[in-house]
Formats: sequence, C-alpha cells, structure tokens
Amino acid sequence: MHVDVVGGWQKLPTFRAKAERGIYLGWQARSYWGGVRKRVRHHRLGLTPTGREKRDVNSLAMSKIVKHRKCHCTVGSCASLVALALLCSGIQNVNAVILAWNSNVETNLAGYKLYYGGASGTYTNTTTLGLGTTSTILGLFSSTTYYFALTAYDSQGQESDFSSEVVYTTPLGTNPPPVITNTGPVISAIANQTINKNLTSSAIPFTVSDPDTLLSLVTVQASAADTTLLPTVTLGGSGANLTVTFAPALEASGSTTITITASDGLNTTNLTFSVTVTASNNAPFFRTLAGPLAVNKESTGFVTGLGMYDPDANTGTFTLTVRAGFGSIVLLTNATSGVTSSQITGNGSGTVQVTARLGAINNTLARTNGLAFTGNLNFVGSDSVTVTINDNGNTGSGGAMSATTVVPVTVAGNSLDTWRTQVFSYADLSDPTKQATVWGDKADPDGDGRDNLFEYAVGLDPNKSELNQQAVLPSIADVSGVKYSALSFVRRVNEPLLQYVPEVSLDKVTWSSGTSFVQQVRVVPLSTGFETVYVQDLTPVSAQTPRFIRLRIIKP
Ligand SMILES: [Ca+2]
Ligand SMILES: [Ca+2]
Ligand SMILES: [Ca+2]
Ligand SMILES: [Ca+2]
Repeated sequence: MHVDVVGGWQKLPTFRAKAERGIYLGWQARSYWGGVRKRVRHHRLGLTPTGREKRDVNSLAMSKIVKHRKCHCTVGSCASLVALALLCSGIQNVNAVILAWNSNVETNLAGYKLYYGGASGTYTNTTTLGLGTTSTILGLFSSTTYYFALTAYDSQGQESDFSSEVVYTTPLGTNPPPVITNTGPVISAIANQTINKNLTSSAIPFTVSDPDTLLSLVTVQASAADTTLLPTVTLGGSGANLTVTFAPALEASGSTTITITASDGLNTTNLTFSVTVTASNNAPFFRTLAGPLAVNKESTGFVTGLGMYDPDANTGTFTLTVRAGFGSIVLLTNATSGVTSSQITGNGSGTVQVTARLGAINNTLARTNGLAFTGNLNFVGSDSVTVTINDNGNTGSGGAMSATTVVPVTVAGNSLDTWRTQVFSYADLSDPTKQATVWGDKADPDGDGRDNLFEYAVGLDPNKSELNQQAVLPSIADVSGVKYSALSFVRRVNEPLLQYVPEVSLDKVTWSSGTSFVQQVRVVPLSTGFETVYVQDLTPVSAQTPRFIRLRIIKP
C-alpha cells in the first residue's frame, strides 16, 4: 500500500503503524526548471519487524532542495519510513538522481540493492549498496523515464521483496537553448552626388555584406525620395559588388536623396545619400569620332564617322566650324534633313562654318561624302581637320559650350613632291602663278641653267646657282691609246620617277642613246640616296671625228 503526497508532506494513515515490519520508500524530485514536486510512496519490505521509529525526512535527504521540507510524521506513523529523493539540480549537464531512504533497524540488516530500468517492473540495472541510505545514480538519459525499486538484504544474503516502484522522468537536456542572432546587412558608404541636368550618373560602386546571412538571401533596392526629379534609379552589379545609377528627368534640377535598402529578411539596413541636380548648360560632345584620313596630293578624301551630341540641345541652333591646315573643306549641301548652303559660310575654303540644328549637322556628317577634304596645291605631308561644335548656350545657365576633335590627315606625294616642299616655301608652292618661275619642273629660279627637275635628279640646289661641272662632268677616256668621250653624273638611287639617259652625237643635232652607243662603265655609291655613274661613248673620238656626250633627264 502507498500514499502519494504532492506539494507537501502529510501524515501517514494509521494503518502504517501496523506495518511495523516494513520499510517505506518515498522520493522528492525537483524538475529541472525549478518547480518542486514531491511524492512519497510506502511499501513494506519483508524484513523482521523492528518497531516504530521516528525519522525526519530532512535528515535523510541529500539535497538542499529538500531541506526546507519537514516531515510531520508521528512516531507511530513514520516508523520504518524511508525517503527516496530524486533530483537533478546541482550536477551540471548530467542527469542524475539521488536516492535516499530510511534505514531498517534489523540487527541482521546487511545492506540494500537498488534496481532500476526503463520500464515498470523491468530492472536492467542493479547496484548493491551497503548500509548507507543514499545513492546517487549518474549518467541517466535526458527526458527518459526511469523506474526504481529497492530491496534490503540480511547477513545471510536473504533479500527482501521489492519496495514499491518509484518513477522519475529526467528533464530535458541541460544544453542552453540556442540564441538566434541576426545582424542586418552592411552597405558601404556612398558620397553625396552632384550632377548636371539631363545627364545620367556613372555607375557608382558600393558593397553589401551581411555577417550572418547568405548574400543570395539579401535583397537590395534603391529609390529616390523625389521620383519626379529622379525617376530613374537603377541597381547593377552582382553579389557583394553593386552599383547604383541615376538619371534626372529631362531639364529637371533640384535636390533629393536616394536610399539604398538591404534586407536579410529579418533586419533592414538603409543607406542614404543626397543627389543635387544642377541647371547648367551641358557641353556638346563627340559621340563618335572619325578615323585618320589619308589622301593623295591635291586629291579629295572624306571625313566620316563624326557624330555629335548635346544633352540639352533641345531646339537650339549650333555652330559647326571645320578647319583644314593645308586643304579645303566642302560640306555636302543636299543631304536629306541636313544642312543647306544658305546655312554655310566659306564652303570650299580652309575654314567652313555652318549654323544649324544639331540634328541637321549630324545628318550631313553621317553621309559618306558629307565632309570633304581636298589637299592644297603641292601640299604633301601631315595635316589635320579640326572640327568644333558650339552649342551657342543651348541650353542652360553658364553660357556657350563647345567640343573639338582633330582628325589627322596624311597627304601623300612622290619623292619629287616631297623634295619641292623641302626646297620651296609653302607660300610659293600653293601659288599656282609661281609654277613657271619658282616651283615648276621647268622653272630655274636660281638661274644656273638647270631646271628644277634636273636639279632634283642630280642632287643640286634649285635655289643656288652652281657650277656647270658640278654633278655632271664630261671627260675624255683613254682606252689603250684610243680615246672616247666619257661622262660621270650623280644619280638618285632607285628613283622610279626619272630616267637618266646618256646620249652621244657627232653633230649635236642627232643624239643617240642606248647600249649600242653608250656603255655604263661603273657605278660608285656617293651619299645617302645618291650614286655616281660613269658612262663612255662606244665610238672613239679623234681630231677627224668629233664626238659629243650629254645627260638627258626624262620624267615620263
Ligand atoms: Ca543578417
Ligand atoms: Ca548644351
Ligand atoms: Ca636652276
Ligand atoms: Ca642650282
């Protein structure tokens, strides 16, 4: 028989007094979470009756937890009472139970045996104890129900019946509950921005990180406080490296803020920076450029690929100026929706200007023959076409803005053309009236009797009167006592423009050339680009048969 007591000890029933020969079990347990729960069970063990004893449960309990509890049993009712206390507190992270009971008083009592297991009446563990009245069982599983019973045995090894069973369920594990922590994403700083109207910002870089959330789970958004001023705010990039780009509304100006929001689902981080949109006139610029131009002397080439843009052109009138250093410029006047002749000044000169809408200017320049360059008379070498677009103040504060690009031009000529530019001034060369007197092949500006072509051919100076014998020297050769007319002359090495033709004659009327009449004796290198050629008449010369020899220069 037994009595359960919950919440306090109470007086046992009087029939306990008659169960003199029994020992009685009880336990006191405390849940892990701090609540106190007590239960007392009593069971008679089959030992020799020892009479009634007064036992204070407090004196038997091993835990402080039970010390404040006081047994109110009377001598008669508490005889042989055994308390069994179970508790887990005080032993961190280990499920344990402390059992305590009142001792038997039989003189032949030898000890106790403790039985326990995971099912009622099935005790898989046995511990033989001495005469002590407490036992601590360690290593119990958490949240597991255990069943305990006790026997007493005497000096002859005789063992009593089981006490009544006590049941105890160990509390949940002693691991501290996990603490969920989450830190919001971190957005790197972005400087305050200032931009002019009608412009789109660069892609402003920033980073997003999160110490405890995968970035793939972090959402990032951006928005402007004033969407009328900044209707376009765009995020770019990926992963941790993002960009934000914004564009104000057309012709809008003012100030607002952009807020970038990053959320990991639990926490949200905001980063705000200011955007100031100014109202200044934007400069035009060349959206596309022209490549270098290569033309032959005095011929025409076209500058193509130029495209201009102005963020705030609106309907304003722009001025395009095209200059060539050593050439003339012609703008096409009949391009569809292009500029017209009435809008152009100086067309065909070295400086051409057109005032028109930017769209018309672009339409003209978009044509493959929209902008023609023709090299000036006799010019060879490097030139450039300088193109300037001026928005005339369209549109905004701050006045006119312009942009300029320079297109390299190469004007190619032959070696004689190049020589002319080296020996005559550009002012003379570009003047067609000076062809006969200064720069033409037949001109002899230095008056030395040799025209420019001959001076070029033999390496003389066309601006300096030189001796007759210089560069071309006649002589008489003596070959084994036979005499021949001979000639040495300076020749340009590998000059495809010219033919050097030695000629012989007996009367200075009829001249003969070719290997049947004249033989080349030898060629001697002279200087860079020049060599000296020695030729000799094949017909002997004597007092009876005079011979003449000369050099003729031919430019086919
Ligand atoms: Ca987080
Ligand atoms: Ca502008
Ligand atoms: Ca001359
Ligand atoms: Ca000369």
